[in-house]
Amino acid sequence: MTNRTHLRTCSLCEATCGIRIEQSASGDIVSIKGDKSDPFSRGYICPKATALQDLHNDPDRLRQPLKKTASGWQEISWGQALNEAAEGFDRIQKAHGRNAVGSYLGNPNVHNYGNLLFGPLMLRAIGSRNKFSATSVDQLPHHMASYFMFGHQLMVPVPDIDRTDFLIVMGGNPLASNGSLMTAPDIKNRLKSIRERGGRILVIDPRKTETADVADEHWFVRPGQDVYLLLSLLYVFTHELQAQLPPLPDYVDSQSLAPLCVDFKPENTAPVTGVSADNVRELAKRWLSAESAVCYGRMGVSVQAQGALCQWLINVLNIVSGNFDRAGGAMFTRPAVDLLKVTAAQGGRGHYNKFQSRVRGLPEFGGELPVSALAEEILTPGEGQIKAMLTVAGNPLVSTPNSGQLTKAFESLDFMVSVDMFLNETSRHADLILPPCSPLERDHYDLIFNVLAVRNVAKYSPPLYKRSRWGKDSVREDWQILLSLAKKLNRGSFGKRLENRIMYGMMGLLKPSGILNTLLKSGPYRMTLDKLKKSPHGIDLGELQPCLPQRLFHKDKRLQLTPETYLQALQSLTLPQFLPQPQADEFTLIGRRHIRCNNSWLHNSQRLTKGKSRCTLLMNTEDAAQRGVEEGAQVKVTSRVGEVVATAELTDALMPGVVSLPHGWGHHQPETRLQVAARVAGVNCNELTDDQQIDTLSGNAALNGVAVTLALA
Ligand SMILES: Nc1nc2c(c(=O)[nH]1)N[C@H]1C(S)=C(S)[C@@H](COP(=O)(O)OP(=O)(O)OC[C@H]3O[C@@H](n4cnc5c(=O)[nH]c(N)nc54)[C@H](O)[C@@H]3O)O[C@H]1N2
Ligand SMILES: Nc1nc2c(c(=O)[nH]1)N[C@H]1C(S)=C(S)[C@@H](COP(=O)(O)OP(=O)(O)OC[C@H]3O[C@@H](n4cnc5c(=O)[nH]c(N)nc54)[C@H](O)[C@@H]3O)O[C@H]1N2
Ligand code: SF4
Ligand SMILES: [Mo]
Repeated sequence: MTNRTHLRTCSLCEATCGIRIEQSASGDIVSIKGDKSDPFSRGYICPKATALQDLHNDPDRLRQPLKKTASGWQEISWGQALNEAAEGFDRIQKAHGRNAVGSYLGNPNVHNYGNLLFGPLMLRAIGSRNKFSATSVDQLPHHMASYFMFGHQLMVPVPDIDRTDFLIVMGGNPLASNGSLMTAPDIKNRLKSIRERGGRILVIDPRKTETADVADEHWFVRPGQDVYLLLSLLYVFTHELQAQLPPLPDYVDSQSLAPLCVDFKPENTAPVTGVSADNVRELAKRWLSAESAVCYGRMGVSVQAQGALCQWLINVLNIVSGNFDRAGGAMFTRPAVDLLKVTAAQGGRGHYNKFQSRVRGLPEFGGELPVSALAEEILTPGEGQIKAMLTVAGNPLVSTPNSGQLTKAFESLDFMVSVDMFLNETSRHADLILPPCSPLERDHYDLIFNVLAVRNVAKYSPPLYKRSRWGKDSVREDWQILLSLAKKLNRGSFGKRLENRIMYGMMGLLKPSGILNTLLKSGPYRMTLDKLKKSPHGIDLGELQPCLPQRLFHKDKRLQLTPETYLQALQSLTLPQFLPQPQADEFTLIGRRHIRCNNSWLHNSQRLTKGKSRCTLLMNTEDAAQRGVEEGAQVKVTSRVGEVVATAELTDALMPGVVSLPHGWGHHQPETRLQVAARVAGVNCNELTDDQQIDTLSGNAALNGVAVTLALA
């Protein structure tokens, strides 16, 4: 008997690498390697790809629904689990109203096209306003800028790194994260190519990161102060280099820009950003003289106090400098499934501040509330209080701010259901855990990441294991779980219920793959699923093409460069000279990622966690010397909301006054079933991040730039 080769896309991060899985005749995985014939990833994979095997075989991964009982967790049948889940939500909503059930969708939902297609059905069936997701600890400022400027929340510009001559990276570390809102597998070689063709890369980050190490230049910036740097660049563009600015494209509507940034002369901003006025001017000049240039701003500049203004300003600078919708600048994709058109037709272009969170009055975006408001919505009594939660593929108790408070909130819930493959920090609070199959047991298509990719590509992956290997009543796909919940929660008038039943029935019969086929056929390439199946390495659909103004989603096909919402926020921005001085013993906490982590949930893979602990407190060497902190010392880190004790790791790569902890750790609760993760536990940095510290415009959490004090433990 010979081995079989299975080709698919790795679904763990946004890079969408092609992998080759070698499988023995008995079905065991022999190896996972990069697929050299994948036209997009060209053989590249990172160490996490092999974790797909660990995940699949992980004895701690749940294979059967779990119910919390007085005598511990009990395995129950799917029928019972789904009935009890629906009955629980129904009971709470009958007693306290629709909004009493809250939901939280985590990051892996966007890596799972079944969830993307069936999740909305389930949320509609619940019918609560209290919807939350990982978006508001991540990329909400990007969606907001896209909605206001281009008319669709998903119309996110992608840096055309394969053709640019000058890449400016702010607050992103693609060498660790493999890129985000920029699907670009094999990022290291893609960046290398920029330099090989004579281009340049500048990284602006409070840490000299792995990405900075392969760039031409790196500048420190003080966490959370990027908005001032961006405004000072706009100042130089519009007050000093205006003669060199190309005319704005004629589809752009804009207020006069020079008055907007008049207070942000580089000399005024340098003291707060740490970037000298000379450097600002030099960057502005280089930017305008480059053949093509693009600024790419990610997590570090969206998950901070001025995230919304930052992402808007980055778009503004890319547009004003003449680097928008052209090769080497910021561009848009033409994906085989035109998710923008499909969602626009269903009212999904986005909306802002149509309603507000009950307690703090934070704005909704696209029908979701900021997750920073979740704890108070559970803990504050009154009409509309959340009494029950549904989490799907999310670990908010580790991933969202002020975990201490959120843990208390979850402890107070009357009922909770988690759709998750692990009994972890979040699902341990659930009454029922409904575990989906492993990624290798389902088919895969990247509905989202093809919209965000640096090339137009399409690839379909069939399941490796067609059927669960753990018996008939075992794991199901997420979409089946979500659809079953929707069916059971179907309520309303007889007519409405019937209409829903027919829709559920049809979608269930089609399955995600049938819906995908329809979407492909109606897409710009009139693709079919069959055609994709015949190209198991994936199909290259070419480089990004200019598409404006036709592609804009504002009815008048105009691009709004200066939406009123942003101008108002700009007016209330504290001028740099009036910013409070940091306290003498205060440090600023930022996050970081490691190539062998994936948010909070791959630490149960032995091969990804072995070796030295990575959950350390990075600290600048000089700062440490001044405070008597030695390498390996135990340091107590305290913020307004919590404290943790972490091991110090000293480095010159961190800006003075800044400390860094990675997120996703802190696996120390005894009730979880994460044997490997518990051994490497680490600390949860979100016990320090503050639910009250948000980007006021978008409501996104400001997880970077948290004021902390340090003491030897
Ligand atoms: N301090 C700090 N905090 C951060 C960040 C930071 O940089 N710093 N980053 C933020 C960002 S960008 C994000 S996206 C969030 C992530 O926040 P979350 O999405 O809440 O957290 P994850 O760690 O991704 O948890 C994913 C959960 O989904 C489960 N899971 C994995 N795959 C599947 C699946 O296919 N189906 C189902 N049903 N479950 C699945 C896992 O077991 C895990 O419980 O964290 C945020 N938190
Ligand atoms: N290996 C791995 N890959 C991942 C993930 C993972 O957990 N592990 N998570 C995935 C997810 S959900 C996401 S959203 C992406 C995120 O992808 P990236 O945005 O690339 O995420 P990070 O690596 O956290 O990079 C953020 C950078 O911002 C810097 N930074 C912090 N504060 C500031 C600031 O105030 N200003 C500036 N200019 N920079 C700042 C940090 O030092 C860090 O280098 O990664 C994805 N890929
Ligand atoms: S970079 Fe790693 S985790 Fe991300 S898709 Fe590629 S192999 Fe998977
Ligand atoms: Mo994320």
